[in-house]
Amino acid sequence: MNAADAVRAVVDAVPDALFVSSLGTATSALRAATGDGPHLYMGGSMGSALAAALGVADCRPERRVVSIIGDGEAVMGAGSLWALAGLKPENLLVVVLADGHYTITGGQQLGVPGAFSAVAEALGGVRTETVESVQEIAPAIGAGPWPALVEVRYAERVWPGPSPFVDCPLVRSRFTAAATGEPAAI
Ligand SMILES: Cc1ncc(C[n+]2csc(CCOP(=O)(O)OP(=O)(O)O)c2C)c(N)n1
Repeated sequence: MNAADAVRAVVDAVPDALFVSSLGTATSALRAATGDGPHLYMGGSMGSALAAALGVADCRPERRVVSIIGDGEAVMGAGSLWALAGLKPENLLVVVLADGHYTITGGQQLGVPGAFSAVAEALGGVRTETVESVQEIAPAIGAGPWPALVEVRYAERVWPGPSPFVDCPLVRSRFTAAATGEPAAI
């Protein structure tokens, strides 16, 4: 499995969701899977994507929100897992793309256990799943209530294609429009 196929399966399973992706592979894969759709691509602020998604889920309780984050991102923003366990937003799904590497910066090894489902499980309040194939993704997402965290373990580190770098004002404008139903400012 590679990240592009995994993210495509997530988008297919929850096509109406508001998506928040972390920098690197997650953003590139989400741009590829949705034709650069109006999502919140956190193109540079490592460690902040799940925190941002928690805010979106809180502000838009009537919408499903999906946070797609890399494993390096998940380690850097690990405190947000505690916030997730405390807040338990019923409209939030977290997908951790776990390849054991900081791919975008040159493929350095993560160097710590990739125990994302295990940590979330230990914290409680969040349904957790671990998958290792594309076919398992939709069933894992739909298998029970949210909040849920799905750890997607993949080995094919193939770059999804589109740049992870984004035009921040444009991203913000398009995402705000998608989240509110109001016209985009730019
Ligand atoms: C605070 C901060 N530290 C370091 C970086 C540099 N950096 C950018 S992407 C990245 C690796 C991200 O790893 P991961 O979330 O696993 O995504 P992947 O590269 O595998 O797609 C790093 C270290 C950064 N952007 N911000």
